[in-house]
Amino acid sequence: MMQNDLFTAIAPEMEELAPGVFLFQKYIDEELFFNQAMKVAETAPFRHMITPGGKKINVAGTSMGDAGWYSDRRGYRYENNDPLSGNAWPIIPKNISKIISNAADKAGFKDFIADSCFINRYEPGVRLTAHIDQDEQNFTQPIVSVSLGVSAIFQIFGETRGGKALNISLNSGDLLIFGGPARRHYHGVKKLDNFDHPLTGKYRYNFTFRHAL
Ligand SMILES: O=C(O)CCC(=O)C(=O)O
Repeated sequence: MMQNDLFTAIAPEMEELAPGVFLFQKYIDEELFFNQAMKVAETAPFRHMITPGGKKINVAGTSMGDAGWYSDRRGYRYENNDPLSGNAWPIIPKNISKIISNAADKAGFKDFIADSCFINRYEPGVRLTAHIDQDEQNFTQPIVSVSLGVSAIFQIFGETRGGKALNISLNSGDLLIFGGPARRHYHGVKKLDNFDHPLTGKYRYNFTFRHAL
């Protein structure tokens, strides 16, 4: 097993980049996830939500699962139904849920079952400001994130927003887990470059699987 300052190789397909931060490169079937994002968007379209303070969120988003993350003037929260339509969010298909649970298991997070998945859609020039995911009930459960399309730099800070970040290049098909000490660390995504990807065009999609309820 090779070891250097930055990466510790644990299994051929997985690297622990920092305590609780695991990267699986080119791990998922990109078409499977892309087709799922398109399917979700047919009933729960991508939309720009607003923050409780009234600012437009530049990353467009939608959800699948038992609950979907939502933001508007009433605050950040999970909603059982899509407020746009009043209907339940599309389900997370079993084959996708299994891929996610298996990856979490490999990283040492046994019995992770995602009951919510937020799908982000980034366009060129859009970034996600540093934040902590803190609307979930149980912080011992990790976040499992899948990237599709145009590559981006994901940044993980510490318990405060500023300071030196761990910069992780996320490419199409990569799966990233952050749990344990990293679960409540600030993280964000740098401005998306203006590139074309054969599957997604100018867009980057990110699936954030969470155990929310
Ligand atoms: O797009 C990403 O890679 C991260 C998304 C994220 O941090 C979030 O949805 O909370």
